[in-house]
Amino acid sequence: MDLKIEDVLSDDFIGKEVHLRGWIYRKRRMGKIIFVVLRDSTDIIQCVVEKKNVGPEVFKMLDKVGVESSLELRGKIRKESRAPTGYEVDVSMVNIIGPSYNFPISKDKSDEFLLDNRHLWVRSREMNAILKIRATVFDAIHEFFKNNGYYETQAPMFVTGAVEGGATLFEVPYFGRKAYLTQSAQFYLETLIFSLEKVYTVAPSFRAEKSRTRRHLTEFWHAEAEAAWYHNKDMMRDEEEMIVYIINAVVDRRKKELEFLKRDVSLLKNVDKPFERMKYEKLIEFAQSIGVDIKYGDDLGADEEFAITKNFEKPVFVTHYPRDIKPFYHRPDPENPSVVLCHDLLAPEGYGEIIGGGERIYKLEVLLSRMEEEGLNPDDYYWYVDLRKYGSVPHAGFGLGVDRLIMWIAGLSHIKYAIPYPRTTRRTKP
Ligand code: NSS
Repeated sequence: MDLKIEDVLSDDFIGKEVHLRGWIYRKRRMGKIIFVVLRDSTDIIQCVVEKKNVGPEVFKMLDKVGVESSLELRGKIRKESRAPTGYEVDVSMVNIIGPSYNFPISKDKSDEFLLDNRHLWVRSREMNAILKIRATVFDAIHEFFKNNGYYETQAPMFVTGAVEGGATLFEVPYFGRKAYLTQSAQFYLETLIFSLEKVYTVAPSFRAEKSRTRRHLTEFWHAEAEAAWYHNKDMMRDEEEMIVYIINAVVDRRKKELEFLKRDVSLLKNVDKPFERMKYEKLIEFAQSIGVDIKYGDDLGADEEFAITKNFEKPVFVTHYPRDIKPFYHRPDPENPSVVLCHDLLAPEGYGEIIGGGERIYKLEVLLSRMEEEGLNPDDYYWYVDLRKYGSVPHAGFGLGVDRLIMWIAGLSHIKYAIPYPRTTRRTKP
């Protein structure tokens, strides 16, 4: 049977012979015994290799190779309270598959070094835990949408226009013409709701943002949804259900990993619906009351959001932003057209914005006048404008920054720890 280390760390296996494959996590020799701590994708286990049991040849080879050598072994499980995971293997056979010498990563390496060697650092127990949490977050996103009547769809990565303003577009040469990498699938999702009504996509988005904050990537994973007949409040309801669903999935399925990362799970368990809704105006008042230097009409930067949300224990929806600081597509509030029917979801504990969304303008004349105000040429957006000509409907949508969500859930201090290969202003390798 193909057993994993996690499976055999159990009293049920005491005295049983097992076959394991993995990599050397640690190794130490004491005379005629070599203690190997073996790791695989699931856990680590101490393995005791005695010269008399494996023969002098193999013993010598094992003594020579370094950490991260891959091997298979056979042996009996016994309980050993001094072993790192409480059990050990009394080894009767070892076969070194891929030797490793002088593995470059040892304790106390700098962050830059670990980023340069990310292709090796992904093997660390820390990254292993984060990557498992990440996988569960992606699973849960798909589960949530599929359970709630959303069709999965796809939008192109090569595009010709901006969604979130032109400043952060990456330009790419495209057969003698110009194209850009997409900032958001939103406008394509808006076209697709006229066929499928409720759609979502999970894909990379690209932002040429120079900001070097702890929460910006140039390439990030974006989970976006759009739904016909939805108003701002309908979308917020789905979002809070989604966030609670994802958090519960991680708390249930990734206990061990959260514990390994020393995440305070009580804070995650505390997140329940409904989330508080706060108007932008009130948020500014609150920010001022705690000494943040900000006034009505200012956009919130990473520092302001950190200062504000450190005081939050649960996520908060911020609504009714001034229209001047939001892109043209947001629907002005009919009761006060100087603000828009939008929302950002701010994660607690200092994490800040993880979702941006809202209701879209669905009337042609309103859209055209907003585009004119922003100096945009409707011809460049002809297909987006068309949607308002042929059977337009109220609709709303959102974009969730998946890496930011993972950063919060796993309690990480920087977004670069939340993704296998972070892309930032200064890094495109490995
Ligand atoms: O710019 S957003 O706030 N909104 C949109 O792109 C909408 N067009 C989405 C939509 O309604 N379909 O970005 C959405 C989220 C934002 O809240 C962040 O969590 C994340 O995307 N985001 C980022 N994550 C990491 N790095 C960067 N640079 C980044 N930019 C946005």
